[in-house]
Amino acid sequence: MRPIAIFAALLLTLTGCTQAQDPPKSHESNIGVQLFMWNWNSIAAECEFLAQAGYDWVLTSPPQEHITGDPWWVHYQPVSYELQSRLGTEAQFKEMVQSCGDHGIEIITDAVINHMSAQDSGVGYFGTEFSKSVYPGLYNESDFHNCQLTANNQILNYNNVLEVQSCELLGLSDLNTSKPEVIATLKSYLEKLLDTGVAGVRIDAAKHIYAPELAVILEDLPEATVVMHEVIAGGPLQPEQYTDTGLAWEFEYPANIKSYFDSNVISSAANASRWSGYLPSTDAISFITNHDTERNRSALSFREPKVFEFGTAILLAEGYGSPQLYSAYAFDDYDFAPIDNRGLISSPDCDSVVAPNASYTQGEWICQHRWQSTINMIEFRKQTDGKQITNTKKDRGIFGMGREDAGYFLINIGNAAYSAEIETMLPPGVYCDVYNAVEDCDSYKIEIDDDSILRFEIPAETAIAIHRGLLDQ
Ligand code: ARE
Ligand code: CA
Repeated sequence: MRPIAIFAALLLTLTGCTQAQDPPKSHESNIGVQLFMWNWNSIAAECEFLAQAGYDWVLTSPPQEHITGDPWWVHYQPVSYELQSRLGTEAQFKEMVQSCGDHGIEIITDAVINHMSAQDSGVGYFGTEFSKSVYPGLYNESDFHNCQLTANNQILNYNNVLEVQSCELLGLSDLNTSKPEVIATLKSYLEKLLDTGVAGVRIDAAKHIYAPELAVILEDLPEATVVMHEVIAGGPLQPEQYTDTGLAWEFEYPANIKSYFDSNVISSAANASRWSGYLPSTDAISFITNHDTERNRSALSFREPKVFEFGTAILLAEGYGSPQLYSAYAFDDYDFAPIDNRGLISSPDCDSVVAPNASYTQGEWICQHRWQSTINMIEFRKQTDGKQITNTKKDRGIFGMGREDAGYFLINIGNAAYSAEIETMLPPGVYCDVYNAVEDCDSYKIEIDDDSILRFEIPAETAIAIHRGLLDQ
């Protein structure tokens, strides 16, 4: 039996809790997970679990042929659009899309279309011979920007739009996305991806493509195609310039969440002003980290598992944007990729994971998406869909937040217990603390008094979450 079903069944028998109807799917409870560097067979095998846990979509790593080498980032240096990589073959990719689809899980795949490789020449993973500006059957020298704005053609000044969009990001040969032949080749690559049945694409380095040119590249895709733009706000380029053609990640969100844990002060999370300057919720993908931010330490990472678990819970509790969770592997070295003895990306084994470990060593798959508190918070998200943030509570290490009459979330990141007495909009009753109830609710009941007040002593470094789906009658 699936873990969540065991959990629900136990609750029903042991506490008599009632399960509410599934809420209708809408933007803010459309839950995704980035399975960074998960190979296609492993994603295919995980989709049954993901569906039962309430996930809706998976973001994969880039599927196209890449340069050879050990680091994870070889996947961001395309040499052809063959769907052949260390992550799996084209057949395996298609099988993954099909079998995940059978479970109702959509696949969003990473599309690297701003550039090709940075290597002078080489032979790709699938045997394609290339040089930095010649990729047989696809591109020749005239298809690349040659910006000549900097000494080595690389982007140096992020305040200069022309430089950001026509020079080379990290030395990667930059496609001339104004040229009809290049546009046609990119369109056919995107069509090929969609023909596999994926629901949509992440546009890698979208900010480095002039937005009107990107709009032309995307214009023939079927209307239902999900497009997600990677645009890290900086200088004159902002994600808002791209949201006519898709969603965009709000990078301020993970930076902001990290700042609370860095300072051990979370009270300002309750300020409404916090959201000013963020993308509108309906344009945003919210997240607490991705593969770049976990490496450059601008967001939370596997290094603080308990904090990562808290951050994920806040993300799911708040209702901003389409939440994208993150699940990947531990590393010491920036470049490290988990490779098996055939040179392929190794397969995660998450079967026994229900909670974070205290720490991880390089190469271990963390399986964050399997943590029971996270899965329970997905249910919190669905139960509170469309509800406003109400009844906030703040104090140095304390952040509490209601979602009208549907739920309440409270976190204490301080190092002392806190006696909470908080007005809520919740109907009186005995609720299950879903943040902490991993197996059953027995020791995790929280009462809301007749006056709708939550009176609870919350221990140091703990969160609690209650929602109307798990309420004793
Ligand atoms: C690797 C080596 C480099 C080497 C290069 C070429 O690490 O040292 O120069 O190869 O040989 C990924 C890795 C890179 C890797 C690259 C190519 O992260 O380490 O380089 O693959 O293999 C900017 C972009 C943003 C981009 C980040 C990384 O705007 O789009 O830089 N993110 C995406 C992906 C990355 C990926 C690429 C793009 C390239 O998510 O994983 O790179 O396909 C400010 C600016 C941002 C800037 C940010 C950089 O915030 O406002 O625009 O992001 O700084 O930290
Ligand atoms: Ca470019």
